[in-house]
Amino acid sequence: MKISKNIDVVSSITKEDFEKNYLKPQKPLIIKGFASLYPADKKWDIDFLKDYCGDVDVELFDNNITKHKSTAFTTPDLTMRFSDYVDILKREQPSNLRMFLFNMFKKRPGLKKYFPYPYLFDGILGKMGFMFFGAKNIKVRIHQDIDMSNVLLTQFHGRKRVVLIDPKYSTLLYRLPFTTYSLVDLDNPDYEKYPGLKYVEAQECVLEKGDALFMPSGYWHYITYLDWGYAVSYRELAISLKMKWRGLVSLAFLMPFDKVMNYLFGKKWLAYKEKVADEKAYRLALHIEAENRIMSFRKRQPANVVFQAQVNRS
Ligand SMILES: O=C(O)CCC(=O)C(=O)O
Repeated sequence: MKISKNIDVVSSITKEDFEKNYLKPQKPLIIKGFASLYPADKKWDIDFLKDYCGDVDVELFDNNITKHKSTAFTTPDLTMRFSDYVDILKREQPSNLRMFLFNMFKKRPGLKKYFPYPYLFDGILGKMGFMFFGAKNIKVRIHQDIDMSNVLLTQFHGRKRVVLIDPKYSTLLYRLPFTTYSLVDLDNPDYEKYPGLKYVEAQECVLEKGDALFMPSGYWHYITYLDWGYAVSYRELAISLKMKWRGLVSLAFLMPFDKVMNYLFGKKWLAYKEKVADEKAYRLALHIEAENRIMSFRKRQPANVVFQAQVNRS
């Protein structure tokens, strides 16, 4: 797997340029200091948020619970007062608990005036802002967002490393059928078990406080918290009909079906999904390997030999 650090970085951008150069071509972008355009940048320190949202019961996922291996993160492992969770984070000790995709704006609509729907996005998803919190070293497994929306993730505290991968690599990432995630470990890629990974090209970056990352629809992301921190994501519907359709089908049919099958058949269902993902990736990897061999064979041959070979075939 090749990981490059080649995501475009800007310190400001107009909506027109963003649409022309990033949204329409579906190209990732980092906007340094994006949060400084909004009052939240100064206002939202952790003590303010604790005060403002402290008595909200928030849903948390425990990264140590392995049952999540088999299905999407939809049912939280526990709920806790937000103020208690903040105390855990502020202690700066290891914790497996993370707040994932929590719509705090629904619980505290007043937060919106500090960070409204960003000017780069339009559309019906403007009401949905999600918060993500986690301790240092927390990892968010590699996944695509289930609705296949475009995402703008703005970091308000701490740093995080994000690895992004174009959706065209979904098969080589061993996406489990009926889901939008994969079980591959990008920190320790196992090329014996997942040979298709060799052909994947990824992009990585480190988001710092105030930075925003544009993740086009369907882009895979794998996240590691380098410090404890929090971020907010806003979304805009996918541009292409294909991605809109895929998002709708995933949400309305594939995920519910996967949940039922998981409930009924548990580990057997997971084993079946892994087998299908392996077979698809294996076939594609063989195909790529064969094409690479043909290309390098052609390059080694003098032009007339290649020409003669073509003539003999015809
Ligand atoms: O920052 C995080 O914790 C996760 C972000 C994420 O997965 C998302 O925005 O879809």
